[in-house]
Amino acid sequence: MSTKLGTLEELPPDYREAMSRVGVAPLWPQMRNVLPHGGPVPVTKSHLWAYSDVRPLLLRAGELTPVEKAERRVLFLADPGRGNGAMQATATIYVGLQLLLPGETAPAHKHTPSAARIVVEGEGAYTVVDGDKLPMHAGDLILTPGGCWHDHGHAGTKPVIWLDALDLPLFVYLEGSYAVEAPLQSPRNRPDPSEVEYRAAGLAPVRRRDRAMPASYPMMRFPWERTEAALRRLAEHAGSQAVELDYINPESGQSCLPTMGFTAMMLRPGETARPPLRSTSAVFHVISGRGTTTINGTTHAWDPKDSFSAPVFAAIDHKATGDTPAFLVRIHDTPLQEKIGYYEERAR
Ligand code: 1HN
Repeated sequence: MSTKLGTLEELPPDYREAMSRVGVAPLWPQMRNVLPHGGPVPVTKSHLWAYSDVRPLLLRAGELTPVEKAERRVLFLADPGRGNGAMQATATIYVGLQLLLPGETAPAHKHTPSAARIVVEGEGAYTVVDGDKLPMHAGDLILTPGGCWHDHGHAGTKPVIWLDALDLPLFVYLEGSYAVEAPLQSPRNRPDPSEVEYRAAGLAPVRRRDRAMPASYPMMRFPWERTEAALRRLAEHAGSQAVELDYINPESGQSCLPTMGFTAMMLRPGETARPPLRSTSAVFHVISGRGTTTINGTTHAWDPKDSFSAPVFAAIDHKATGDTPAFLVRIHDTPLQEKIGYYEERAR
């Protein structure tokens, strides 16, 4: 079954030259690289980005580069498995930390990749998404689906930092990544749909025959306050089950974005979690609490606001080590893999 395949060197030089001249190449010397036996060989290397390391560099970017010169003032997390400067944390997931200073605005644009933000620190910033003004409080998850206009502003008094997650690497791979610019939006003078139409889980506005279908992305903001309360309540009744909630579209029940998925996890003090091996890669962001995560034998000790990555099929062991619960958001690409009929889990 596992015959050794021929190499390029075994082929006569004139034949190799003839192939290059007409723009073809033999598959067999490269077959095992693209189809390794038994499981994929990840390129992504797990890494922990300590907030205490990145934050001072980001604040310095605030002094060095005016927002007008940056459009988005971001330091992105570069996967060490892809070399310095790789604009991706895993194969499909881009993550960056963005700084907005009081009084600054970041101009409106829309683009083909989808984005979601997790607010890391500061108060008073907002994002306007397709005319809805979304306040940004610590831990909130805010969506900017592909094709939706978005600009950012900051009416507070201290720097605001948030994490951006985008399916940018996928769109770059598809040769489909581009943006369109526009002037700042004038937001509607009403609270966003998470505070009005989708105020309570399980309730959605009645659909009238004379009204349009619900929007594809009816709710763009998931306030952390409600997420944490839901996790704490679930933890009281989950027995030994992992306490993890999926961020979903409240109208369709599907993932909140087309390719990226987001879950909120809670680890009780001292609790360990050993998820199955998954065919999806992930970036974890610590909302609050302390702990350790061992990924393929390497242990990362994490503090609030840190982020760390896990390659596909990683063996992952989490442990909360503080005396309060730990809350993490897991960013992954399961929705994409399910859409292409691929997602796999393997028992450990
Ligand atoms: C983007 O549009 C934002 O709107 C942040 O805040 C990060 C990274 C790559 C491409 C577009 C934003 C981004 C981005």
